[in-house]
Amino acid sequence: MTITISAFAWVPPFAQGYVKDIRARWALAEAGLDYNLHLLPDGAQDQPDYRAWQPFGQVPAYRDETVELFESGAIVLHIASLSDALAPRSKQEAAQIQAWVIAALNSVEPKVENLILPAIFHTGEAWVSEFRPHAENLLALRLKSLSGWMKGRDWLVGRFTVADIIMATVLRGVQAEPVLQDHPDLVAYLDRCLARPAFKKALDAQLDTFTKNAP
Ligand SMILES: N[C@@H](CCC(=O)N[C@@H](CS)C(=O)NCC(=O)O)C(=O)O
Repeated sequence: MTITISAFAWVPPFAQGYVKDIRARWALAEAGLDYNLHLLPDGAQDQPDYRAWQPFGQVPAYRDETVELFESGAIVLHIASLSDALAPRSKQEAAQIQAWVIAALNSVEPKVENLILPAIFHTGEAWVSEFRPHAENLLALRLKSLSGWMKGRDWLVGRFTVADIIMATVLRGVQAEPVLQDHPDLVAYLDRCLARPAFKKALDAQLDTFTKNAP
């Protein structure tokens, strides 16, 4: 099967290793599937042919011989369906995996981004430090709930699944923040996810792309 994912040819150092094509790369590495890269140089994300593939001009987008799609959550769910190791083993497991992929993206990621993006994209603006405690409180509530769910669990859904790929890449954004460090169980969960060889393979592959295409 020929699989292609989109990725930026290069991003500034602060984003390297964190661009969301890492989710697709990680799932593909777990599945043992090779892939080609459709690299986007500066400006290519606005080209009509790319917008026809990814309407928001973002990465990642994905295609194989059967389907073309976008959104990292949808992409990893599709990759799971191609893989013996990652495919859901029951309807209930499939439903739980979908629920946790969406929860990570919709209930947790916005609170993580609230906390980290203002400082990155609005450095030095007065409102950033005023907003920060509010953002921390909102994220703390979500992390407390997640920690409650993780009690007695190593993975979100019984065994490692693509839901853990999405949750780990979300939590990784606040890995060094006290709000996450307040939950040793979540720190241990994140460490468990990131210790997987497939994560390292995905990370190395993304960093390699940026090294090869450095301006
Ligand atoms: N909801 C999308 C978000 C993708 C996303 O935010 N991608 C970023 C890179 S990490 C991007 O392409 N940013 C450029 C832009 O938004 O124009 C997904 O999960 O696939």
